[in-house]
Amino acid sequence: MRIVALAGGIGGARFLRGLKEAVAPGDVITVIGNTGDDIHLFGLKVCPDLDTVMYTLGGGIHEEQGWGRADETWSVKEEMKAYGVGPDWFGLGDRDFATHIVRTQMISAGYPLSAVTEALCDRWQPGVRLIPMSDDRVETHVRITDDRGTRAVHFQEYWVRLHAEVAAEAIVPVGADTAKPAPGVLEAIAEADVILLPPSNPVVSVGTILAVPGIRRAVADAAAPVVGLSPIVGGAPVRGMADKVLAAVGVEAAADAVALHYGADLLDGWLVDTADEAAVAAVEAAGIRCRAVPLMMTDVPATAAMARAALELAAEVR
Ligand code: GDP
Ligand code: FO1
Ligand code: CA
Repeated sequence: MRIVALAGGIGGARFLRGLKEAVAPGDVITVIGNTGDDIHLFGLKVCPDLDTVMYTLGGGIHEEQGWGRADETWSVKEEMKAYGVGPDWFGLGDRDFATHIVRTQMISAGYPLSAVTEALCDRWQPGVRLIPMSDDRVETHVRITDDRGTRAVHFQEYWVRLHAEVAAEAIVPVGADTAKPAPGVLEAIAEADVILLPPSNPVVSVGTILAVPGIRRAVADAAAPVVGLSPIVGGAPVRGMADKVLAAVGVEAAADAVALHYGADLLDGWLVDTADEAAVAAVEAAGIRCRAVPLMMTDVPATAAMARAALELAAEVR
């Protein structure tokens, strides 16, 4: 079976770890990763969501934090601080820096991001084929109004430095309108037997991938059933501030509202948590098959059970 997943960072990566446990030997998982979170810092290209997937599936992730490397040290960060060179609000550790140096060096040499990602994965062996959504630069910006007026900030500045405490007025994936899907993306979607939307951020992770021209249409038109899992449980994101970016696109932080936001043209099936059993009827009324199952990724077995439920729902709607 060929499975395609559209993934963000922590939520996507943790789901994929369960999915790997749930599939049969010989099944192939292709992950289309969000690159709208990418940021250039200290002359280096950082791809947080691709790295989170690669490190999580490759065994290098800082487990509690969910991003960055295990056993990290911070000498470079301390030296930058001693020079008074910022930004200091984005934590790049020494081990992680090596990844960004390799990536930037290869990009400077002319390799597309998809080829660079493949090369980095040669080391990490994530057990999935990881493809960035696009080789073209896309950067999500957030419009805010604060004491400095109305302005756009990079998504990472909004999320990490400002902790999404100021209202997001608009989310703009800068560059997405002219970006092309990376080689292999549309082919993987067209040839898939199942397409999964993990419980990733529906706006700045999956939404950004779908904003690359051609990808949303390819998913909606694919022969394969499309099944998503809600990142919203009991009316709130399980982790992070997804409610802030959902508000910016006029969507309530509710399991059914997220399904309707994706739309019945895209989704064939949707899983909500058992806490959101009451949301099932509204999703089904919209023409999307819906089930309530436990959706808390407390450990790998629980996550694998979620993945199995998604694959079962896909088989049902096929
Ligand atoms: P990010 O790029 O690191 O923000 O990660 P993603 O976009 O892939 O996923 C973030 C989303 O994962 C958040 O909106 C969380 O609500 C969701 N999430 C995290 N842990 C869980 C979990 O255990 N269960 C569910 N259903 N969602 C989760
Ligand atoms: N998230 C944070 O909350 N603080 C950080 O300092 C931080 C650094 C960082 C460095 C590399 C990387 O790959 C990810 C990093 N993240 C950090 C996570 C990340 O950027 C965000 O959680 C996601 O992009 C949000 O979707
Ligand atoms: Ca992200």
